[in-house]
Amino acid sequence: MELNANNGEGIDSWKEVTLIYSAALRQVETKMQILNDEFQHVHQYNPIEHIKARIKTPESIVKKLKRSGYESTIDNMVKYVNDIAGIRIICSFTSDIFRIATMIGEQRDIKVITVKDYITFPKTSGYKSYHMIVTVPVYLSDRTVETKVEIQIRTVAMDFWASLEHKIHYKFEGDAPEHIRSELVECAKLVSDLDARMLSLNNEISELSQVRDEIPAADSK
Ligand code: 0O2
Repeated sequence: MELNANNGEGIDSWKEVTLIYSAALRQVETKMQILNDEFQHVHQYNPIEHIKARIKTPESIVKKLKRSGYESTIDNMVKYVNDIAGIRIICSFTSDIFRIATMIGEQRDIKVITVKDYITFPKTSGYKSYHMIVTVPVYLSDRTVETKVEIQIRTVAMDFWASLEHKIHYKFEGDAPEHIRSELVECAKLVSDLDARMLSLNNEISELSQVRDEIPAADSK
């Protein structure tokens, strides 16, 4: 990979890319854990089931650059690859997705660059997920680097679907047989239905427990 530090951030080697993007990833992960802990403290409920974080492999980055017609340089990586640092937040319910996205948007040092709402507008494949490209400041000894992180937020059920679809996509190099693609679309509908029913069940349980908590206990008189 050609080394060429003209990306405005002074990032000039793969080692430095790894250092800076790993730092950004850790920051976002910690922020999410803090939000989750605070939510548990205030509402006695965890919106986040679990978090997965990864740095994209150099092979994957080169492939992505090639696909978009860019040369494999450090410069182009920093400028054009938005998901070198990627974090996936898995939650229980669809409502949690928007709650988390709002909380992220309200963090003072996080700048939201783009949002792709594949929850409200799923892809024709059936893919559902909420994507945000954000930047966080990484403080180095001599400068601050605003570093891009891709955040994907989805439910457990959506994640299950996306993992299998991703495997199939790679296995058939993006050209899966028609019956498999339509079966995946059917499964995506089942996933949406399951998410909606689980959310409605959870809302009903919450309302019932609220009513129960409001009834004074018989022995308190
Ligand atoms: P990989 O192999 O997972 O890394 P951008 O990253 O914004 O420059 P794009 O594709 O316009 O490029 O962004 P988008 O639509 O937000 O997708 C980003 C990532 O979401 C993809 O990364 C996938 O991981 C995931 N994704 C998007 N569409 C689908 C889909 O239909 N099925 C599944 N399973 N995952 C999807 P990469 O780099 O394209 O792929």
